[in-house]
Amino acid sequence: MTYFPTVGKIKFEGVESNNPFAYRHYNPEEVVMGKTMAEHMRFAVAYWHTFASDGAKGQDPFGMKTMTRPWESTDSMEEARQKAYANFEFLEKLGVPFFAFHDLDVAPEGNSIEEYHRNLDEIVAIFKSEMERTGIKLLWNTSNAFSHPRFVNGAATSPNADVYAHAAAQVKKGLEIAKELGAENYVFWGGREGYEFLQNTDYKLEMDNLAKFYWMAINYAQEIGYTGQFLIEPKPKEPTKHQYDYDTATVVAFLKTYGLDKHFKMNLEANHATLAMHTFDHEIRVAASHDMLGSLDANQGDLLIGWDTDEFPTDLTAVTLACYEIIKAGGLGTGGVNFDAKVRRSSTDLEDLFLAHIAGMDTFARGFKAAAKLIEDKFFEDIVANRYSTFHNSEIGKTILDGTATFASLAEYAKTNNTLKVVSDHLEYTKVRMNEYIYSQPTSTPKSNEIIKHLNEKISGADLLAKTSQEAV
Ligand code: XUL
Ligand code: CO
Repeated sequence: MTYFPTVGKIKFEGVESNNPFAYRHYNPEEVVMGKTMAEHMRFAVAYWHTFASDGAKGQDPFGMKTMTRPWESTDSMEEARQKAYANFEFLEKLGVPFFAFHDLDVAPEGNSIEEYHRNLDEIVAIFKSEMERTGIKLLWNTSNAFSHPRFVNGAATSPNADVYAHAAAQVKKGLEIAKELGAENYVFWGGREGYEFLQNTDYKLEMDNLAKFYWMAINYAQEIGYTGQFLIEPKPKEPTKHQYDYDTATVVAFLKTYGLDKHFKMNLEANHATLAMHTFDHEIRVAASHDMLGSLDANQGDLLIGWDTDEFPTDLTAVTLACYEIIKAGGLGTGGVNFDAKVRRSSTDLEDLFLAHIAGMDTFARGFKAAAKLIEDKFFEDIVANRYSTFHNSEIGKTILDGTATFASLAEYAKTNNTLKVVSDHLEYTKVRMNEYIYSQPTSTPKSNEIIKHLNEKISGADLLAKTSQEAV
């Protein structure tokens, strides 16, 4: 049985090719900065958006689904089996090495925990044999503890202890599956871990319970010998109006407060960053600065829409800057670039699933190579070194960095310092030269960073005090 009869194996054909079912920028074997593109990117397909939910088949609050897939069946277990096989055909044809899923994406819940576990076990066995046959691996699995009505007020932050226990049973099984399938990571996304109305909420109790839940997960993983990386996926809102895992900085503070920080890294999603009024690269930088960059949910939102649109990433500037941060952080480790993205409602053909993933992968490949070139040319590094040079090169700056400065020593210095300079960043110039790396090839020498240095020497460095006194006149 084939689920995608019209599409063959997707190969790299380069920018000269007009074949839509080919990679124009992603060449898995191309070596960039000492590793192949396949090793850098570690692409993954999100099972839910590609095979599972009606929302991923065009259903929205205003309309029915617009797509029908060949694996659909009125028998939910039969559909679960069909999806499992379709997943591996799709990944093999795309040449994507990883997939990711929620427990609820792969098997129906049935009427009891026992029935659910039986259903899951049957599909997990298919996954296992297909993984052995194809060499495809599991980037991460997770538990959907947010869709069922029992989780209306959360799972690990529910006001109801019975619900909390049910969620624990679910994550316990999820960890067993992670171990069975060798999942490289296990993800916690706090779907409804938040609140709607603060005054009927015991915030402190919910935070303490969440931390206890994570500790139980750590202990159980150790007990069964599951050694994958635990990840938390921040998101500020939707479905609850306020989610506890708001953004990376908030999650880091939570983990440190409860002594959990050595056990977790971040699974960062671009659209979640947008909802938190951050950029994707900001979230990656913050996580990396705490040594907590885990994995990426690659997608994009829409700046005009206030919800999670989960579009395939095609914004080359945003992706290049994200890749820049990945490289600076030393790579993704056990993580990967997982397309937590769905085709638009109007992309109704089955083949659009391929075209959308190719678009995302080509955008990342192109962005990664542009970022590598920016790094190779030290484009930003030189700018940063120049910008902070007073800390590294002046005596007073060194005392701040080595911690010997005091308010008294700084005040003494400031009083006698009449050489304070305002140095221009030449920000517009920096960005337009950066664009050359992203959209074409940097053309001219000297390199833009050298030009910026030159500009600084030539036209910048006006004396602030002199300027101010002139303006005052
Ligand atoms: C929801 C979301 C989830 C997580 C996994 O916004 O991103 O799909 O990635 O639960
Ligand atoms: Co996600």
